[in-house]
Amino acid sequence: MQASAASVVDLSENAPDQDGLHSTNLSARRDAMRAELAAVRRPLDRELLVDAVWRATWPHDRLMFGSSRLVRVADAVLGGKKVPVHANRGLAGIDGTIATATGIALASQADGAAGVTRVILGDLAFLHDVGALLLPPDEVEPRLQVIVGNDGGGTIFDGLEVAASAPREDLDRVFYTPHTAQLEQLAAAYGWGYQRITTRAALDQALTSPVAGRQLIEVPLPR
Ligand SMILES: Cc1ncc(C[n+]2csc(CCOP(=O)(O)OP(=O)(O)O)c2C)c(N)n1
Ligand SMILES: [Mg+2]
Repeated sequence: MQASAASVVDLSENAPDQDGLHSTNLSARRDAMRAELAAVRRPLDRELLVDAVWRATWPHDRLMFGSSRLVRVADAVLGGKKVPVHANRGLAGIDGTIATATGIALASQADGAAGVTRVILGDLAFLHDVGALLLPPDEVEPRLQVIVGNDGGGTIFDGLEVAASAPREDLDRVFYTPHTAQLEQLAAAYGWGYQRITTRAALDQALTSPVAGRQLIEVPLPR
């Protein structure tokens, strides 16, 4: 993580109208509370998503990043923290992301250690390794949260130089590779818990609740 990254964006959740919250004027106080509620309920974006996961991660947890936009956003906006972070790299960077995280979870909990393993990845990286959701019935259940930022395809490629000149249709077919896979149904098929999360408040709740097994958290993101 970059040393000065914390200064790039201030992601801390300040009440939008702190004075209003303490006002003796009833309607001013009500407006301030409304504004606060709206802030808590505002739709998630990539920065809020990586920030929430980063904040929820403690030194006894493990965090794995998939190869996609989210790891780059994390690199740009998050500050340093003493937590174990893993990532696969290279040309085949999206290979085996869930499988790797499963191995990390199982190894780390083998001696009875506490903590959760989380993996935060894009929808294509998730679908590419969907076979890793399968857990044979007699295997140990990993404490694992798989958090998928679902923007309907590979949006990292929208940043390529060719995206500025190639016809949109061609770019979509070859790079974005859209899909309409239903993650909820995949979770059900493989016996995973599932939550579709659209607000910061709901995300914080999911990230701070006890994790007993395998959970899939889908966060819809705009392209
Ligand atoms: C095995 C393999 N095939 C292809 C790639 C090229 N690649 C890099 S990221 C990516 C997927 C990006 O889509 P997604 O996971 O949805 O993340 P997003 O960019 O949308 O956040 C692909 C196919 C790769 N890294 N590894
Ligand atoms: Mg994607």
